Amino acid sequence: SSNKLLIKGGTVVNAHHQQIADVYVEDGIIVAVNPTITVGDDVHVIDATGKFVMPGGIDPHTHLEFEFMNTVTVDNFFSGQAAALAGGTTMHIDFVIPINGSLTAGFEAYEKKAKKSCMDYGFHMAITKWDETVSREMELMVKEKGINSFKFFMAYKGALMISDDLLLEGFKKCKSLGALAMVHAENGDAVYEGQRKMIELGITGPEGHALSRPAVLEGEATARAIRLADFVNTPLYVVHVMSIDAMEEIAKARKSGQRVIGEPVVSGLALDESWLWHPDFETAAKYVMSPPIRKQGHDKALQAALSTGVLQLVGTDHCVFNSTQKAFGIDDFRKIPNGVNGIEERMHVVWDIMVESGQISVTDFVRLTSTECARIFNIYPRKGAILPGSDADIIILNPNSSFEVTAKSHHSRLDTNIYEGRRGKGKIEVTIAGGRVVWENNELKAVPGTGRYIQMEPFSYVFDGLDKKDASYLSSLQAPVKRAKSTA
Ligand code: DUC
Ligand code: ZN
Ligand code: ZN
Ligand code: ZN
Repeated sequence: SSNKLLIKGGTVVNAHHQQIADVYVEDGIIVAVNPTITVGDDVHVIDATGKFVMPGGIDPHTHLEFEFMNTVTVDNFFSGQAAALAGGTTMHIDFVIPINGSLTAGFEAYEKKAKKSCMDYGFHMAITKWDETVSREMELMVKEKGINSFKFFMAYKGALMISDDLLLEGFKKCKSLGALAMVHAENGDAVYEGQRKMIELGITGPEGHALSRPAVLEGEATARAIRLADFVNTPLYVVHVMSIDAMEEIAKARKSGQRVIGEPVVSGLALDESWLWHPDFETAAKYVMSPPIRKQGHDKALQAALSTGVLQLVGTDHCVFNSTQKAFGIDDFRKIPNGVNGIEERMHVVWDIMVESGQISVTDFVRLTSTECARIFNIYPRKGAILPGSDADIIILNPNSSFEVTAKSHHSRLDTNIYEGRRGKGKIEVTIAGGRVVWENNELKAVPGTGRYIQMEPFSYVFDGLDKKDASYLSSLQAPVKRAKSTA
């Protein structure tokens, strides 16, 4: 029957081990991983000889059905996830956006949007303003709604941006709840000034997007966020690390012992900003996202950082707008909706630029695209592993077959693709999500309503002080230095 599945003879790859083995699945759960498993006639058998059998990808950073910059992304929770499945990703973590500052209202809206899901998903929560109510709702989200991470925006002045004092409040709240603080790190005030300056100079095209918010502003905000997180002694997750500037701040902090996680996204690893200078507006506008895709050199440096452990996992920031929506900014780059595709291409492109290029092993590939995400967000080993008891989210990759990307045949509803024409070796031939074969023979069988919400539990920090390093300073506050009264 269809709820039993045997994957035979493949190389089973986990983040820390690989072996040739069979994988037996029953009712959506991996039951056994052994060199030889024999089964009855009622089991559907997939031959994986000569291929890699790996945990499905987990995309830690997406925006489906996101209302942003006066419009809404064209991929919703069904179309974006269907695209993901065709590209070997079996779970994603999206960002709940509060409604008028209400986390509860935002959560309920996303709960509704996600009802049509065809693969498992989790949520981060964006924090777009700060007050006592938000602080109380954060606790509710962690204790009752399965959220263990909150994103703060240091950019988007006048909209999502919050100031340093509130950022500190947010970081402290995260720490007290056992949740992970995340930041969009760009200096929002400087970006605003940079944009004004470009328009004043008459640079209204997509290249103005890159010129107005250079890497130095990403480096500054990343450094600031890192120091503020250090001050309250809480771990920090930096989303969409796009530049050497930001990456080096993360490297420095990690070297000094600070718990900072850096997430590059595929566009930043695989592309450079020259596209923003393309003479055709429609082509250039496809590549507008924030922080911007950087100059040549940043891409390779980010790849190297990923291969050496300075950065830990790969996301996409999949947030897609059609050409007609991108055209809102035809006379002013500030009105081009920010966002690029990637949820469907991530696994193939990362395989191509990291594994095929010889920079990482296949086990590393599994770690960077799946396992590390599961571990960071506390859902390992249910997700991110091919082990007995894990969810049967499995892909089969043929290293000798080829992939090719084109908007003509991709599964996203987007009418363009930033990886148009890209091809390479390594093709995901089969995707199994929750024990269902949803992608096989280039055929997609995504079923709305089959995806489940994956609750993410908070972390425990037993140490309850404000800051270990400042312990002597704190004890001096508890017992202030006694000084003789001046008699002068
Ligand atoms: N950057 C984007 O490009 N899109 C969505 C939000 C963000 O920070
Ligand atoms: Zn089959
Ligand atoms: Zn962001
Ligand atoms: Zn994002």
